[in-house]
Amino acid sequence: MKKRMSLVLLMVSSFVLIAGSGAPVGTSVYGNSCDADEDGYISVYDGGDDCDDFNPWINPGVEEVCNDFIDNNCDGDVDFDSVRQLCESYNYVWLYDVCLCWIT
Ligand SMILES: [Ca+2]
Ligand SMILES: [Ca+2]
Ligand SMILES: [Ca+2]
Repeated sequence: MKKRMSLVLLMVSSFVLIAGSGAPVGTSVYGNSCDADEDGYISVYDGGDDCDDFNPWINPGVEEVCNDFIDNNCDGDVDFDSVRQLCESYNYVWLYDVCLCWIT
């Protein structure tokens, strides 16, 4: 019974602590509403350029990762599409699987 009471008190005190934090509405508990993942880039929804403000590994400051089907660097291209287009503009062969241009 004492353990149960302690658990209930812990849950209530946690709720009061969170509810009474005084944080403005819309503010993430992880940071401010403009940079929820705290990667230094503001969410696109708040006028910034972080296309995934819940993932600190996705932002305009990182390099695109090949073949993960994610726009890692928030440039609108997934898996080096912009590099592919550059390759094709020089008449190189685009080797999608390895994300490399190959000179023909
Ligand atoms: Ca962010
Ligand atoms: Ca991010
Ligand atoms: Ca990209």
